[in-house]
Parts: sequence; structure tokens; C-alpha cells
Amino acid sequence: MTRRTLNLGILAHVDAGKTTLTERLLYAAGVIGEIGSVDAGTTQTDSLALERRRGITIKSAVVSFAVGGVTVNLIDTPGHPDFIAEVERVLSVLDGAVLVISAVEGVQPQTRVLMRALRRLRIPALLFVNKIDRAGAGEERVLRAIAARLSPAVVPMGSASGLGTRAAGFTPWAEADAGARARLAEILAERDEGILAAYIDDELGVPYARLRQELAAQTRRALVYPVFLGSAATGAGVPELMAGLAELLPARTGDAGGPVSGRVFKIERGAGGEKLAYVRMFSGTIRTRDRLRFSASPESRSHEGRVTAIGVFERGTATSRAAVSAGQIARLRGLDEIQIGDQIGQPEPGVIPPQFAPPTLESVIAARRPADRAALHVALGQLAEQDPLINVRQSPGELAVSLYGEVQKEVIQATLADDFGIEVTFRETTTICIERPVGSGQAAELLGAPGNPFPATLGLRVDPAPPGSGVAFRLDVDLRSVPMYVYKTVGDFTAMMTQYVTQALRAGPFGWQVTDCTVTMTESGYISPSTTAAHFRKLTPLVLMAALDQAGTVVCEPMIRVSLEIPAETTGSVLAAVARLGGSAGTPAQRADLGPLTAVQALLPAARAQDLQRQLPGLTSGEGVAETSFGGYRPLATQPEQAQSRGGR
Ligand SMILES: Nc1nc2c(ncn2[C@@H]2O[C@H](COP(=O)(O)OP(=O)(O)OP(=O)(O)O)[C@@H](O)[C@H]2O)c(=O)[nH]1
Ligand SMILES: [Mg+2]
Repeated sequence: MTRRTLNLGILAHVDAGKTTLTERLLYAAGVIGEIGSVDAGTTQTDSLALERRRGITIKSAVVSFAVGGVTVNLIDTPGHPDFIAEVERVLSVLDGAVLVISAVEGVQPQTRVLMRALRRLRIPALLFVNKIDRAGAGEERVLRAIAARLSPAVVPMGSASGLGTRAAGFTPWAEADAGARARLAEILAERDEGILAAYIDDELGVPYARLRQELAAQTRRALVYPVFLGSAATGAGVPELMAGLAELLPARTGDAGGPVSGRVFKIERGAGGEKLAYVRMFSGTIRTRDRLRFSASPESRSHEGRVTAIGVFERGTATSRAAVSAGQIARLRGLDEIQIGDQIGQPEPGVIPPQFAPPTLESVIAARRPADRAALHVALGQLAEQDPLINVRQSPGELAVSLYGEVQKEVIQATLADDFGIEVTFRETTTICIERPVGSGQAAELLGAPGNPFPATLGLRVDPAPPGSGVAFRLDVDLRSVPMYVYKTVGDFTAMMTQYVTQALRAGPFGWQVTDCTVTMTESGYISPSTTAAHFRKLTPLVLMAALDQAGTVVCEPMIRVSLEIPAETTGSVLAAVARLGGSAGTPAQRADLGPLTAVQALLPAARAQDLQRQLPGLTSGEGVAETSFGGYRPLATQPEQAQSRGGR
């Protein structure tokens, strides 16, 4: 029998109670007989030693349970912004989400970042206002903030009582509650003509069952967001939330007989060091001993591997099975070359990967014991496999890792010590710049010409492209000049060249990654059978650097957009601080939803944004709040001299 599956993400600002809620749901579903605690380090999903020690989630983790005929694969995610990369991968495999909001702290910066991503990707979500048992918990205040700052299309599903006490509870609206019914009909009518007509006809005449059906339909289309209240600590509101998962979110069966399509959202190493890939299946069936093809994107080079074991998530953990099919999540063994984010088989239609800010910081990392140097290199490579945005860069004698922040740095340090036995030191954290071409440049190496060490012709042109557009590669050569005995298809040749070009652009004339450009291959030539793929690979950086030198590049630093909400009388001193830190600010604005606070948008160099956050409490008597997001790249005011460049990185 095929069961319906709901792949559910639990998302929230750090500490809102995701892991505690996960534990509660597992308990309520009968998967665990005892509730573990984050504070004692005994939960199912915070299973890493480091997570237990620190009491925070670092890696996403999958557990499953059944409710109302639906198998729920729950993915508990980290809330700390340093680990946003984990959340990014998870978002692309979800059918639905629960966004947890603390009833005490209310809507927090990361809550808004996540809600924006859910709305953009049209992922259906239920909101859970947690911690109603804690002193300082609010109901009206939090619901107002949710409506003003997350989405106006929210539907409270009941009301809380005994706020701030262990006895705090949640009561769903009764069917007979005329007020609640009218509010529900009103919000649904805004998005459905049929309900609107029936509602205008007779305000209370719309059958309740029809309203619930319509609520489910609109929730599944991510048009409205039902809100539950409760406490993961006491269990209040959890049964209602659980029933809501089955009633309101879209569970799927999927086409098990269709072509294989899946996406890898997590990589782990097993006890013996073997790679384990967590895959969400969109279509088709994978069986043990199947040979699979996978790649980072349809344009990039694909790899193959044979599946040696399959674990399918059932009643808590992964259970060994002979096959996994559409809709399910599996842990696959045997695919040595697979990487996080890889697509298995055919790309699933219509999935736009979310785009959070890239890491803007990096730090040079070194092994304390010189003998560990090689081992450190291997270990960082493995960490980068698991964490899509850990980028390790090598320059002569140095290794630098990209970072989101200090907590991630501490976690990398502890992981290297615990799992690999390598003690490391970090140098101070610096920002990661990029280079953009300022003009067009062209260069070529011709077959047989003096100075060309390889028996092949390669010509490349580089042109600037709009900021944020990344790198595009185009082929503009006579196809007869492409060595088809080396590459089976033109597609393969383009994929290989794209890879060589991407690799070569990792360090431009000033040593930074070159981006926002189009690279066009303008000339190609070979002599059969001496010309090999390696000749094109080795020529690419030579030709591309010559073209870039001709084009010229400008070094740009990452910027952070800061949305400030500050008491009106502190505007002057906050604007002065922004200017001192090298930033710029927009016109302060009064907004109805902010009360006595004034909204100001500022743009600061990433290196200084944290300074502003540190100064803010002092500048605003603790009343100002700042929310940050990535603000693109801006050319450095003082461009480095080429001679002093970090060349050779
Ligand atoms: N009083 C009370 N405390 C709670 C509740 N839910 C969680 N907590 C506490 O809040 C803290 C954070 O809980 P977690 O479940 O780790 O929160 P999280 O969202 O998973 O945190 P990260 O994964 O690190 O982002 C812990 O000390 C919990 O015991 C609740 O409903 N009421
Ligand atoms: Mg957690």
C-alpha cells in the first residue's frame, strides 16, 4: 500500500523551541515513550555531541511519525543564522512547514527571513506560537505582530488561556462560535469567489465543513497561514497542531512508476566513514543495486554510483528497505561522489532554489601541529561536502574557510577536534570580496603557435553582466572545431568547459572570485588524436586570465542591508553612527505598525554591520532593533594595486 507522505520542515529563529516541539510530536505520535530535553541533551534530533553540549541545533535532522493516515518526515532545522545554509537545502525538498514563534519574544529577525522564503517558494505553512506557559507570553500582541510583519493572511485556529503559567492551554474554536466563523469566512472570501458569493448571501449560512475544506485548500496553496498556540514544554496545543498537519498541509503519493528524480539535502558520514546521502524522492523508485546518475545542476558534469543500501524513514528513524519511491525520504549508501544539493536523475519541475545571503566572512585556518596539515585539508574537504556553503580556498601555504559568523567558527573548530583529532587556530575574520570585469576582454592560444604549450586552440571573451547575475558560459564556435572524439556530445563539451571556466574564475587578477560576467568561447581547434580534455582544462586559466587582464576587474566588498526600528529621538545619533561606519541610510519613516518607533534603512559594509549591531543598544537605550539581510556587492572605495594583490591565491 502506498501511504501519503508529508515532508515537513520545522523552522524558526534560534531557541524558539523547534527541537522541543519535534520531541513532543514524536511523543504524541507514540514513536518515543519518553520526552527528551534539549537542556539535558537527550532529544532525538539534536543527536550530535556538539549539539547536546551546546543545546543548539547545528545540522538538520530527519525523524518520522504517522498521523491520520499520513507519514510525516519531519526535518528539524537549526535556527541560528550562522547555519542558514542547512535551512536553504531543506527548503527545496519540503511539502509544508511549521514556523515556530515564541510567545515571549514574538516575531524575531530570523522569523521574517524564513517567512519571506516560505512565501517566495509558496511552501504551505502552519504557524505555531510556542512557550505560552512562559512568563511574559502574549497572545494578542504576538498575533498582531504576525499579521503586521509576517503575513496579513493569518487565521488563528483557537485561543489561549492561562498565559504565562504551567496550566496555559489552547482551545480550538467551537463550530458554533459565530464570531470565529465569521472571521474565517471573511478571510477565505477574500481569496475565493464562491465563498464570497455564499457569504454575501447569508453570513452564517456557509456550512462549517465547507469553510474547513476551503481553509485546507487555501493553506495548501500557501494563500493563508493557520495559527496554533501552545507549549512544546507542556504539550498544550500540540494535539491540535498535529491534527492540523494531516488536515491542512498537502501530503503526496507521487508517481512511483515515473522517471527517477530526487534531491540530496543532507550528507553525513557513517560510523565507518562511508558517505550517507539523504534524498527526497520527487518521482520514480530507487532499488538497492540500482546505478544512479547525479549532478549539481543540469548543466554540470554528472557522476554515477551504485546504491548499496537504502534506509527509509519510518517510525522515528531510517529502516533498511529494498526500495524507496516518490514522496519519501531515504538515506542512500554507496554513492561515493555524491554531494549536497545534487539532483538524482531528472530535475524535478518548478523548483527554484532559495537564495539566502552568501557567506561574507572568511578566516585563515591552520593546524596547531604541522604534521596535521594534510589531514586538515582532507577533513575540511569532508566538512565542505556536508555543508554547502563552507567554501575552502587554498593559496600557497594557506587555507581559508568561508564563514557566516563566530558560532560557526567555533563549531568548525570543535568538529575538527572531536571528529578528526585535529587542533586548529583561526586568524582574525576578514570579509570575502569579489571581482567584476569592468570592460570586455579577449584572448586566445592557437594550436602550433609559439608559446602555446598544448596541442589545442582556445579563444575566450569575457563581458561584464548585470550585478547578481553570476557567471554564464556560451559556446560560439564552429562545432566542427570541437573534438567530438573526446566529448560524446556538444552538451558534454559545454558542461566540461563550464566547469573549467568556473574553476579558473575562482581567483581573478586580485585573487578574489570573479563573477557577474559572461564567458564566450570564440575559438576552438584540435588535432586528432593528440588533443585531449586535459589540454582544454590547462589552457582555460591561461587564456581566461589574459582576457580578464585586458578587461580589467574591480574589487567589490559585500554589503549588508540593515532595517532599523528605533525611537524617533535617537534617529540623529543612529544616522551618525551609520555614517561613521562607512554606510549610507535612507530617509527615516514613521509607520503605523511601529508605534513610537521610526524605520530607517541603511546599507553598510559587511565588515562593519556587526559593529552597528553592537552599538545599537547604547545608541537607543536598548529599544532599537535591527534586522539584516544581504545587500549585494559594492566596489571598494580604494581599489588595491595589482602589485599588492593577493595574486596566486
Ligand atoms: N517554557 C518553555 N520553554 C521552552 C518551550 N519550548 C522550548 N523551550 C526551551 O527553550 C529552549 C530552546 O529550545 P529548543 O527546542 O532547543 O529550540 P530550537 O528552536 O530547537 O533552538 P535551535 O535549534 O538552536 O535554533 C530550551 O531551553 C527549551 O527547553 C516551551 O514551550 N516553554
Ligand atoms: Mg533545535
